[in-house]
Amino acid sequence: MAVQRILTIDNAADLAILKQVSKPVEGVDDAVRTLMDDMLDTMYDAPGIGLAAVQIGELKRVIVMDLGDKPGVEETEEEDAEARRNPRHFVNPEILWSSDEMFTYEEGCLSIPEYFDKVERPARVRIRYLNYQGETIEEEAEGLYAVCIQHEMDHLNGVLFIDHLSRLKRERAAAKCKKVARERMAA
Ligand code: GNR
Ligand code: NI
Repeated sequence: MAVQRILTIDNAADLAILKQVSKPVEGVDDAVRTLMDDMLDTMYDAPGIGLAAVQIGELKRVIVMDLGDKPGVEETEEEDAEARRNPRHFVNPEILWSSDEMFTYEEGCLSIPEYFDKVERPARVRIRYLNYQGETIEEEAEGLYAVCIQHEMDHLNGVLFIDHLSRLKRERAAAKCKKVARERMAA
């Protein structure tokens, strides 16, 4: 277990890092696997459904995700969230194709606490990445999987979901995040 601090946009130093473009890794070695283990610990602790390495301050093109959709485990096993865990690992991910059809989903981000808004993105994307074993995987994502992988890949390029919104909404989100940070400080 190595839960790390998640960078948030209310902090100017954190924001400067979150705006940077992450670098590809050379390959999937033990150091990258340890990073992914720490990222999953951090993500489950938050809790969230995805996390990019930059969110814990590592400017590497590495993502973890868990949509709680483990195959063969009934969705009715409501109490046993751990039984439905399905951790996914993405190293040096690329988008090979995006659908013209779009999909709108209410997004949130662990780096922008307590602000949620609708973002429109391609409904389906074809992606290529290296998994935990370092194998090259090519597959098509749709639904929440497509939303999440695009949200996370934006992070690798220094883009936040609020960057897809109007300036007014972006400023509202930043103000909300600062307010939440102040309240957490006081608590
Ligand atoms: O936990 C998260 N939930 C979420 C909901 C809708 C769309 C995207 C996400 S990802 C987010 C975690 C996060 O900030 N990942 O970068
Ligand atoms: Ni995010």
